[in-house]
Amino acid sequence: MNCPHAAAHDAEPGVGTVVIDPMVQDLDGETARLRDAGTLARIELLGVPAWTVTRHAEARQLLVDPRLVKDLDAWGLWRSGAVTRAWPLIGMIDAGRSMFTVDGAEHRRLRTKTSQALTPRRLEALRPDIEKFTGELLESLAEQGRDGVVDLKSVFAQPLPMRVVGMLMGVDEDQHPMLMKRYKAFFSMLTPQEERLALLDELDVFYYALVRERTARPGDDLTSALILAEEGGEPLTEEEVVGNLKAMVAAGHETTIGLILNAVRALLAHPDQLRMVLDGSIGWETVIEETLRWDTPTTHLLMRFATEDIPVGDDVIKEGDGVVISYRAIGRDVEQHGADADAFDITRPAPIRHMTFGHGPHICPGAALSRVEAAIALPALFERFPGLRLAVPDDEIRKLPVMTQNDMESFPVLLG
Ligand code: STR
Repeated sequence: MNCPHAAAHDAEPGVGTVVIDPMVQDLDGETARLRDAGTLARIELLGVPAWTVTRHAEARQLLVDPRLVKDLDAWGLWRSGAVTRAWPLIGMIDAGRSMFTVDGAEHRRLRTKTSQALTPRRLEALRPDIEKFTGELLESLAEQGRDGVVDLKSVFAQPLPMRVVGMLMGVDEDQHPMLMKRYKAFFSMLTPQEERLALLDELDVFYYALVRERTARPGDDLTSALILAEEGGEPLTEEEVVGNLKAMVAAGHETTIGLILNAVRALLAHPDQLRMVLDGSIGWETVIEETLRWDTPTTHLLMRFATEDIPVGDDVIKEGDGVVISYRAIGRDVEQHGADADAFDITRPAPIRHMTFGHGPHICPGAALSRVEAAIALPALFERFPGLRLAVPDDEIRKLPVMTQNDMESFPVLLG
């Protein structure tokens, strides 16, 4: 294998190692192979070996285990220099100091303000704006789809979460296209690594400028609140505010695209279930939870590191090893969801206890926000376009070449 990171491991992938495909050509096949590889599976990410957790119950335990940390310096392959910033996935881990990269008491300090701003109660205030954005985007959809095929992703599912998180964090709308373009390149495995590192630097310049502007003239956005926040008397540093802002924008706009599009796709592929939703016998919340379980926006969450040996079943995660959480495999865990875990089925027994937003201290702080967005966007879309249908056969929908996220190239539809 022609692999710049061959140094990270001794030889070819060992028996039982699942090599994660950067081009995402067979996501369901890969998910099944991961599940078959066991509770703790050995994977290889562009030449770099790691463990991944493929089962709900064990992931739930490991996600509250203080022996697993986010600190990059706890990674043996990083300390030894086998993994460097030349590795295309390094940006998923080495993302600056923020609530995403820090644990323990410091993590609580970094996260409190954000999670308080995103409780279901506080989010009620955002509802009218989200409804307004949705209405406007449905208008452009109608316009652009008047004469035929229109891309539901670029015209609706992508700009909506961007506007919502942009409003929340105080990012001007004229910056949204720039951000969406850069994050698309950031996540794509087709982007040369030098380009990815350069665009991350450019994003940093943008975010630092934004934080300095809000420091000088605070607004009523969350970025300003983070700047002014005094948690336990200790305000966040500029670096920490930037880190949180980056994490919110990246996570808030990328993952929700998946939630919205995957729900639409699943319903269009299961017309009998779509009918039950449209006639009101099953609620949109159920569609949202089943989509989150069955077609997770995040395929693999990178990465945690073991600060000591952690036995799991017959395996031992060794001190210094990297651990990925494979949320897609976890959503398809038959122990948790039954023998038909691979089926999209909104009639399965409620509540659907999935773990797609994670668990433990790092559980997604934006979970409630993404649910509100989807609960507004999906019914509005089908109400406006009850004849909505795919413009190509479902199996022609292509995934983006992104290893960690589950995102489509485009989603061509006819509005009917
Ligand atoms: C992207 C690059 C960056 O500047 C900051 C972050 C931190 C938060 C990360 C984000 C990353 C990638 C997507 C993540 C998000 C948190 C939740 C989201 C991993 C590394 C998910 O996919 C769940």
